[in-house]
Amino acid sequence: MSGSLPLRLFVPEPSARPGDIPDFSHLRFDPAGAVARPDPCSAESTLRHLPYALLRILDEEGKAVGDWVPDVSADVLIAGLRAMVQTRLFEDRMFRAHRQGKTSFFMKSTGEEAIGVAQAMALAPGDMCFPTYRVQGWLIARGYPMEQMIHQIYSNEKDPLKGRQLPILYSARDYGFYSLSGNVGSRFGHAVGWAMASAYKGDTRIALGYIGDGTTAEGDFHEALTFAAVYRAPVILAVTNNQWAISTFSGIAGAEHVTFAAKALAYGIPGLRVDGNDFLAVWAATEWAAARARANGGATLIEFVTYRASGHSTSDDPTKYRPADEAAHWPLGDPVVRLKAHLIGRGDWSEERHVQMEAELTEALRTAQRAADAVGTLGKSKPPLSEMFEGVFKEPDWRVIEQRRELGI
Ligand SMILES: Cc1ncc(C[n+]2csc(CCOP(=O)(O)OP(=O)(O)O)c2C)c(N)n1
Ligand SMILES: [Mg+2]
Repeated sequence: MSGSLPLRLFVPEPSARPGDIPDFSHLRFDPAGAVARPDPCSAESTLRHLPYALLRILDEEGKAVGDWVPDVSADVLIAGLRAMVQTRLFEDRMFRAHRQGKTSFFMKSTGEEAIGVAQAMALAPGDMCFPTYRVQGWLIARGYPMEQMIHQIYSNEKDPLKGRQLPILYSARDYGFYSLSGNVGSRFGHAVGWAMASAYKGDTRIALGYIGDGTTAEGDFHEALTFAAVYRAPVILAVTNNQWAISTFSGIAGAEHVTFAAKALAYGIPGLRVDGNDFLAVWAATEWAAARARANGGATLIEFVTYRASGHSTSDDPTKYRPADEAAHWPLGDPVVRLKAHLIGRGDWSEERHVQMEAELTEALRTAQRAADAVGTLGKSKPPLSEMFEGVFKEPDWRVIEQRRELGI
C-alpha cells in the first residue's frame, strides 16, 4: 500500500547497561502496609487489584506494618534469619570451591534467599515443592545435611544422586523437594499435576511450583496455569522475578507493561505481587495462598519481586551486560539485612548475636566441607561405574546387561 510506514519490530532494552547509572525508576513500589489483606477464600473477582500492587510488610525502619503481618514467633524468625545466612555462606563457599577446581558448576541465590527459606518454613512438612536451582535455601531451612549437598556438588563417591544430576540439581523427597530439572519450566506443570493428584486422592497436601521470570515465556508456564485454573488444583505457583534470565532482562519476557502476577487475571485465579526481599511478606503471601488451596479455593500465582545479586552461575560474568553496581541500587534492599534489622528493632536480636551466629555457621560449614573434601573433590572420587546401570529399568534389560558385560562390571 502506498503511503504506509515500513513496519518495525520493537525490542525492549534494559534501563541501564554497563557503565550507566542503575535505574529502577520504572518499577512501582507501594509502601509497606498499603495493601489490605482480603480473606483467603474471597471470590477471585474481588482480588483483581492485587497483581498491580506490591505486598510489603517491613517498612524502611524494619517495622512490620499492616494487616498482612503474620503471627510468627521471634524464635521462628530467628531460625529463618539463620537459614538465610547459612544459605549465603554456603553458596559463597561453594562458589569458591568452583574457582578452586573442586566442582564443575555452581549457582547462587544471593539476594533471593527469603523466598525459598520462608516458603519452606511456612508450608507443612508433607507439602511438595517443585524447585528451581534458585531456591536451595529451602533445603537448608529444612535441615538437609550440608555435607550431603557438598558430596553432590563435588560429584564424588558419596553423591546421593550418584552422578546422575548436575552438581546443584538436588532431589530430596523427604524434605519436600522434588527432583530439580535442568530444563527450566518443566517442573511447573509437574507441580500442578502433583497437586491435582493430591486432590484426586482426597489427600490434604498441597504443591508449590517455582519458575523464573524468563521462563514464564515458555509454554510450560501457560499450560500449567490452564490446568491449575480449570481443575482448581491445590497449588501455589511462584514466579521468582529477579529481573534477569542469564543476560536477558525481564522485559524480554514481557515485564514492561504488565506484571507477572497479572498473568493470573487471564486464567481467573488470584495473582499476588510480593516484595520477595521481605521475609514476612513472603511468609504471609504463602500462608494466604496455602489457606486458599487447602480450602479447595484452587491455585494462586505469586510473583516475588526480587533481584539476582550474583551472576547467573559460575559460567556467567554479569558486568558484560548490566552495571556492576546494580545490585547495590536495588530499591527493595537485602532480605538478610532487612529481617535482621526487624529483629533487632523488636529487641529479639543483636549485632553481637549475629556475628556469633555467622561464626558458628562458618565453622559448621567448614567441618562439612572438610568431610566432603576427604571423600574427594571433582574427579578425585566418583560414584562407582556400575551405578549407571542401576535403577534404570524395573526388570533387567538385555541392552543394559550386555553393556555391563562389555565393561566387565
Ligand atoms: C528449556 C530450557 N531452555 C533454556 C535453558 C537455558 N537456561 C538455563 S537458565 C536460563 C535462564 C532462566 O532465567 P529465569 O527463568 O529468569 O530464572 P533465573 O535463572 O533468573 O532464576 C536459561 C535460558 C534451559 N536450561 N532449559
Ligand atoms: Mg530470572
